[in-house]
Amino acid sequence: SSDDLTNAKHYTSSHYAEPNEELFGIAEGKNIIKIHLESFQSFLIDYELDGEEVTPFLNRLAHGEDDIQYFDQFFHQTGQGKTSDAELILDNSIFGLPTGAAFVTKGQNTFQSLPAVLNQEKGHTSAVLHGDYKSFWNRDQIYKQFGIDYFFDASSYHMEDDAVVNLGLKDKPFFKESIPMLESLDQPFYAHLITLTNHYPFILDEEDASLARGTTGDKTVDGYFQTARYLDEAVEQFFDDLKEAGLFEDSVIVLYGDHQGISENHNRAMSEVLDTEITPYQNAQNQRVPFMIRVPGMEGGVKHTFGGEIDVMPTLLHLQGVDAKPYITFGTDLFSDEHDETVAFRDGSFVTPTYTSVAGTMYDTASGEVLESNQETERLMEKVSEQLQLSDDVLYQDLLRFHSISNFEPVKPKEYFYGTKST
Ligand code: GP9
Ligand code: MN
Repeated sequence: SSDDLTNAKHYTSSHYAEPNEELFGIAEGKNIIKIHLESFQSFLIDYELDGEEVTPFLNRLAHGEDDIQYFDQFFHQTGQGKTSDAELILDNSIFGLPTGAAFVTKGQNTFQSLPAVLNQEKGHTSAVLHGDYKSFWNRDQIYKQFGIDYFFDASSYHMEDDAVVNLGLKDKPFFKESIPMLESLDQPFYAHLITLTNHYPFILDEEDASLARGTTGDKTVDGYFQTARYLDEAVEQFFDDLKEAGLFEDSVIVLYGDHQGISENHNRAMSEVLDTEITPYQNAQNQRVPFMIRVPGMEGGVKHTFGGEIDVMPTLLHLQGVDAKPYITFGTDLFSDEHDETVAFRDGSFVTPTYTSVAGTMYDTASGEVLESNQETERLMEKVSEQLQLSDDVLYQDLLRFHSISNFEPVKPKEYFYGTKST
């Protein structure tokens, strides 16, 4: 009902974090190139296998190369919708659903998504590029609700047998072929490139492997290192190609891991990899995924702010000089002094710089020591469940239908068509 919209609206506007004045609009009108690192978890950063770095290029970025800012206390917040939940959360600052995939079950809902807002406020053209077929995760339907202008799916790429592994096109040819597609877009653009090779079952052809497999004896975990190295090399090649194409210097570049790659079914091997027992506390810590951002005019380095996928949309809006306030965004700007460092997981667990809450047990985030609950932890638990509940109300009741914003025209899904566009 519209009362439920009022409740959600009340929550998000009182939870809203004012932009950092110096950064508001610093990237106004610039391209945004967002790179999805499939199944990539933060423990890979600086991890060495037999004395050899697994992801040397991403490690350099994590240490500030190319003016990258690396958020090392950043978490995924996805549920059963996996990749699609990550996409939903990043582009809408709304949570996925407690069960199922909102991309599939709520594909006809009204959204006020980042691509549409950027288009209307700053004239961005939007595109998603991905080496799988367009109907996977119901993308071809929901992208229209998001107002995504172009969708380059597998039918736009060369999908010969030897170019495909795991779920689709290998990351190196994917990025190579994506360059002319990016060049074809009107600027400024908001482009989202979704990788695939570092995906379960983490298989890689011999000729693509430049790192030995892991030695835990768990096939999944052992293969993960190899495909992560392949992804690392693919991203390095893409950075070089973007520079050569003149698309790097003046663009905002975002990289993020979408969700955990190694599930709890592999705890034995993971305890060997991380050299620690995988307790419920440790499992929560393992939900860290990298978030990296390069903003022209800002210096690189490591940021220890706690945050999650839900925070990306308000962060990007503020950098572009668009105030997030009128929009229903459940996260807050990572660069704001008022940013909320409580990171809610889909199951109601959460992490803050002080507390980690899993299934009702409270731990010290730094040490893992079990803590008594107190007024503060009670308040946090309530806040997290309220946040998730209100977000679910928005999706289940399709509440954005009723949410009008001055300066924002509802997206007209019928105006979008994703055929094969040749470049
Ligand atoms: C499929 C790909 C993988 O197109 O994005 O999705 P996932 O299995 O990680 O949800
Ligand atoms: Mn995924």
